[in-house]
Amino acid sequence: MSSRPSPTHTLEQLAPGKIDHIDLVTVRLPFVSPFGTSVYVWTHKEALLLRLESDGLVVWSECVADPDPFYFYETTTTCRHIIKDFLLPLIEPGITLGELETRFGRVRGHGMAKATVENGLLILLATVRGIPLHELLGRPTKKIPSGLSIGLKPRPADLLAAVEKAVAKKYQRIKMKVKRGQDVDWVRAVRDRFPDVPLMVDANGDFSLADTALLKKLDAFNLMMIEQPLSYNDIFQHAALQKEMKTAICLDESIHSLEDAAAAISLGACRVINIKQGRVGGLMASMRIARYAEDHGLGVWSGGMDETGIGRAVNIHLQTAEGFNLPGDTSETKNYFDEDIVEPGVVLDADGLIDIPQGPGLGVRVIPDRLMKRSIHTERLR
Ligand code: OSB
Ligand code: MG
Repeated sequence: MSSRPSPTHTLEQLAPGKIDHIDLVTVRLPFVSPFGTSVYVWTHKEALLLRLESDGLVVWSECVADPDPFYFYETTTTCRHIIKDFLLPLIEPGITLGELETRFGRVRGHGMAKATVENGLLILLATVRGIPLHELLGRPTKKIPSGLSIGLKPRPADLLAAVEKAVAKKYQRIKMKVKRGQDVDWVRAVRDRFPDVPLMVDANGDFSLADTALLKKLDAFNLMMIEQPLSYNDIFQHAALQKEMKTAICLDESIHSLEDAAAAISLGACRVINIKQGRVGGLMASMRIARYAEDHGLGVWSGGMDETGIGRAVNIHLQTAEGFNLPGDTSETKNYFDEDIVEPGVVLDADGLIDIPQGPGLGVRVIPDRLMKRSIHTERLR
């Protein structure tokens, strides 16, 4: 490995100040239209939010877990449990983020819970210093290219209409969900109509190695990649499939850590990694994985969990980090919500790029009456 310092070595030295109040708030926002994967259809975004108050400053961190285990094993309920009973008690006055990460390491898995806390502390540190989060991460500002994730649609005509809208908005990469039985023909329909659009598919683990012949048919469509074709838990069989396919495999669900990424890379299980900061345990782990994967020649991008504007802003700041070399799933706010709980929302400029929100911390502010309207549970922990 390289002798360059870790991309997070200065962050690890930072010690957050004392925290006066800690709250967990659950919000539930209706989606503009249902979002379907091969596993489940979501009609709402339900998210656990961590509120930290320090010396009169308030910051928010969003846990990316869903209330159900249909994307990932963590849920809002497991995250509440792990955050409350195991992670928050490990924070002591004066502790550095590096020491805290070591302590968090004793808790096995539960990256989404860890990310909620660690990201909250990073956002607090940036806010106290009056600098944007990306600057705290040591990264210059830039415009962030955006891709779009299109959920499963009832009819091909609906899919084509969604792709057409995305092309008009200049999204820089279009991902369509596929599942068993809604696969090759649907991709062909899009390719016939949009021969040149940067296109990829995401199966969320719906296929098996027995489907290799079917999956190889996708090689005809010049896809940027196929995301998580095989089981959510597998790396080894993806390596076998990658040897059979021309199209690059991208791993999402299977990668929970830098160690997983290293295993996948050395096995040849993928040529691209989707980093969801929550799934891998937070911003610092994401930065390490992104640089490592890029150093090994992989494509790297930031995935999304159809977050509220809080989580979206985190993903946008993260994409300034070294290694993120492909457009992420950071679509416009209005793609999911008529009304988000923060301002400003995510918007694309005329070239399909996003400006990083300005101001200290995330650069977005929670709108109190919208938060109140969408809150379904509040718990003060300190
Ligand atoms: O597999 O990337 C996925 C949303 C929920 C669960 C899993 C996935 C997704 C997305 C949405 O594709 C991407 C986004 O946040 O816009
Ligand atoms: Mg995915």
